[in-house]
Amino acid sequence: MERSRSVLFRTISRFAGTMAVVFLAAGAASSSMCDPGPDADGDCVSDKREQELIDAFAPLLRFDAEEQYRLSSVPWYLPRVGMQIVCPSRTIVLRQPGQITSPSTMFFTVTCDDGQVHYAGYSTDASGEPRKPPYELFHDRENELERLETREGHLASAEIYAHVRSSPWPHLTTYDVTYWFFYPWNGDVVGTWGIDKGHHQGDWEHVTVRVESNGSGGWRMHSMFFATHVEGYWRWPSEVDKVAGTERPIVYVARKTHASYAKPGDYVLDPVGIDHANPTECTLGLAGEQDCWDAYSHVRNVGERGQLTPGVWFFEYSGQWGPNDGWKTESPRGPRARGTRPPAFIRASA
Ligand SMILES: [Ca+2]
Ligand SMILES: [Ca+2]
Ligand SMILES: [Ca+2]
Repeated sequence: MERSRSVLFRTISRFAGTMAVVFLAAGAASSSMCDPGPDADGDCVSDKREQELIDAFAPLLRFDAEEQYRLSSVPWYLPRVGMQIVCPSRTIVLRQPGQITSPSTMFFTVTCDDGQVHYAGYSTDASGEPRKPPYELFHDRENELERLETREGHLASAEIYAHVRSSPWPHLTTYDVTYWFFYPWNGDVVGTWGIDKGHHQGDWEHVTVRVESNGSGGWRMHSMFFATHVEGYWRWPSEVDKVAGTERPIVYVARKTHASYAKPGDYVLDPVGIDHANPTECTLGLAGEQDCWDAYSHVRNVGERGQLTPGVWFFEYSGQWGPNDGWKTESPRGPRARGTRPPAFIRASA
């Protein structure tokens, strides 16, 4: 049964994968298929249902026992970074730390010294897709202590970001709930040849829970996608640890790299190195707890492209979330610039 279900799912999902849309694609369902009730982001999934799903599958993060760099909210991070643009002849600082406080301070036009005009913060090509930009955020503050504090993140005010939409699975009551995690700093991995590498600022990670009706008015996990360094992998619900008495998944976060795993352990990233995801016990609710973090009630629904939820304007930022650092690393671009339909269901080992 498990096997035949897997084969069928794989076949259909491969087809669906070819129709995948990038992050925040506006809802395309016909109005006759839309949920009744308010739908602020216009994707035919009602506000009520989006929130219900976000709460039902909000993950619990468990950090490696030796983790140094934890997550933060983006509003905590932005006042601690500036923005610069890499023009052909030099890099120009556009904003100092503390100056990105509103959409108008992040999105504006700037002219490089070669006369080219760029849209700092956000630019698209003719098809509306984000262009690879020449600008980037940075948090190289002059005060070293402040710089190191930023890298550690801030769990006490942390939040994560959810994107809910109908899944490509051809089933009327199936949804994809993607949770985005933001970490100010991705630390070095100890490489196979003893070379530490991979650090960068602004580390975005994500998981996607595919949800189906449980047949009695509620929801259950159909499958779950864990993003890792290269691509990621799917797991069945029986292969995912959950918070007791709930459908909420536990995500094991790899030390410094923050790749997401369904089970604790060491994962070889040959030739890059090894991911360690070995948490100690966590005691939820304990003041100052650093080994785990419960996302429940700390998730913001970001909405859809063109209909973002008020207050998450920074999701339009399509540049790099940190500066490049020579051969060692390239800071990633954020959710706005990346497709987050998980790849077609392929059952692979992690
Ligand atoms: Ca909606
Ligand atoms: Ca939505
Ligand atoms: Ca990472």
